[in-house]
Amino acid sequence: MKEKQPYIFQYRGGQLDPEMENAMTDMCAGEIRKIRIPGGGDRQTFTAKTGVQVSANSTLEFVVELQDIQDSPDHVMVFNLLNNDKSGTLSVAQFMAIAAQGLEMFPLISTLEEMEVVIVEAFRLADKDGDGRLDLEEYLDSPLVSKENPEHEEAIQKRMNEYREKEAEKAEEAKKAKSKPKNEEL
Ligand SMILES: [Ca+2]
Repeated sequence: MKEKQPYIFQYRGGQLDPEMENAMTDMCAGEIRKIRIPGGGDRQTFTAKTGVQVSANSTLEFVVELQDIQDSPDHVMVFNLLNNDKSGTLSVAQFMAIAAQGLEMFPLISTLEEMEVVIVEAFRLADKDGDGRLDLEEYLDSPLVSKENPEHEEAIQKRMNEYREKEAEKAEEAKKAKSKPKNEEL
């Protein structure tokens, strides 16, 4: 990066090279750190962000200043980061691609499939004009951001319970099918 322009990112939001993120993990606001990333790792994120082609074997050296850390994300900024095709609306797939990289931030969700159930339901609740995507206004009112609609929270919880019950039933049936003696099927 030639110019010293601040780069805004969500920690573990999938916007930074994971090696860079690891190296920055315990930084404080105002801290300046020299970060050396040895060759052999992924260079695609770096190239995508900077337009600079580097070979996988080259060692990268950065001097990074962490200007500020914000606990509560600026949701408009997050929307703009998620909206990486600049269409002005978010799709479930777009949201999934980013959210999947931060699965550990969602303590009640244990699999990607469960995450998709939650996100699909949240989109359904928030998509007021029914085009299947969330524009900024819909996103800000959605249960992904706003906690102002307890009925949204309930609807998501209900949907999740239904999903888990169905999965448990499926697992139970699979178990039965497996334990059934072979001659019974003949
Ligand atoms: Ca919409």
